[in-house]
Amino acid sequence: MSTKTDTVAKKGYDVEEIRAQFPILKELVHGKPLVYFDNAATSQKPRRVIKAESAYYATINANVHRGVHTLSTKATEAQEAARETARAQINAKHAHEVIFTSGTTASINLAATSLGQLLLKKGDEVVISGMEHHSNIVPWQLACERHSAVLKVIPITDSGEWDLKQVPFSERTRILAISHVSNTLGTINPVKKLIAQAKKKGIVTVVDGAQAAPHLRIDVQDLGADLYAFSGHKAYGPTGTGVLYGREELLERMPPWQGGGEMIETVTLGKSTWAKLPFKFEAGTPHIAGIIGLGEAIRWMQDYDLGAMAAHERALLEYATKELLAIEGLRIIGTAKEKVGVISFVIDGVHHYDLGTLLDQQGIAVRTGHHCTQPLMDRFGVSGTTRASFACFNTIDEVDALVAGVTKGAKMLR
Ligand code: C6P
Repeated sequence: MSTKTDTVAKKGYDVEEIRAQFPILKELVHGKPLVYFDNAATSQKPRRVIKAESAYYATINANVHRGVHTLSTKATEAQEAARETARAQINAKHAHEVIFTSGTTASINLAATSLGQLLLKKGDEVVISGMEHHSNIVPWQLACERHSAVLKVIPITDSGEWDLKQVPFSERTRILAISHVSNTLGTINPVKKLIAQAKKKGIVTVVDGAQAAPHLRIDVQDLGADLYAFSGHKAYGPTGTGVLYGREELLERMPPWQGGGEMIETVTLGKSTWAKLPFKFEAGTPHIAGIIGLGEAIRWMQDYDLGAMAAHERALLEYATKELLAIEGLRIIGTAKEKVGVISFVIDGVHHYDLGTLLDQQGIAVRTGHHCTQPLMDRFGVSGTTRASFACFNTIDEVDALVAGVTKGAKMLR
């Protein structure tokens, strides 16, 4: 049910029409209507995406790029159509710059393994930031260990932004790996600006776009990113899908990270040569149904005005921030000026896990804990937070339910 505030905040944005497309939103949890505020962990899926994935299995299930038979041709065409859709969505120059992976984690592991081999020598440096998800920390730690390189970190300010006065670039910096949007704080980082600085120094740039893809217009050419990673499942697509965009010239130089079928041109028992892009980086049978679903999710998003979706989520963020801050003892972690719809908070005397459990009893799904950003938790001196993350289908009424739930929970638990 839309409220007056919904209508006012999002002129021309029909949240009820959008909600009707998400079957799961009709589910009850503990007998209460589901309020889903865990979109940063994984978003819900519109019916079109669910249908596209099951239609593949029901009508054209076959392996891709392998058979001359009709089903294989249809499956290949559907998968490659999804690649073109993803290309257009991020404004990559070529479809073969889009590599399908199982998600952001796999994309960054590919980048770190391959770039490490290509670029890192003893004493070289990789720069990340202090707000990275573990997926954009651990692969670089592993790469640094393998090549005796050093990991350097951009510090985070009290508001949850990069401290751009303390970017530790040096003559030994080879790689910059940074998130576009923080999953814990919601901060939208000035990636374009930092990429430009890195480029002047000949540093290769890798962007973790896991939390940007569902909310922002991404233009990899405008950003100037060498590599850009995102997951399908956080942007209304299926789990087990992701993309690594790479600039053609760099991808050509990067060695493959996994060996197997489809990534080769020739194999003899002595030596192998590699397939052309993007297949060099896509060993084995891909998640074909998922990739087709990912293409449909992107097309679904393209049918809407992403700017209107972002404005809707921004309205939810502003309203929720104001209402939550009225709760005694509640502190928001992450107060950057530029944010997506993510609110992390702590309440004096209340453990985030207990609050999350109480909210669940009321049908409200939030995430609690460190959100795979332990160094960031250390930076803010907390063990974890309660995090609400919004999507295009959430409403002001749901924010009211969250605020009422948190108010009640805080009273009970203190
Ligand atoms: N963050 C969250 O609740 P995968 O799991 O590979 O799809 O995405 C990993 C990942 C990488 N970078 C960022 C910024 C992320 O937010 C995530 C996933 C989820 O915040 C699950 S931990």
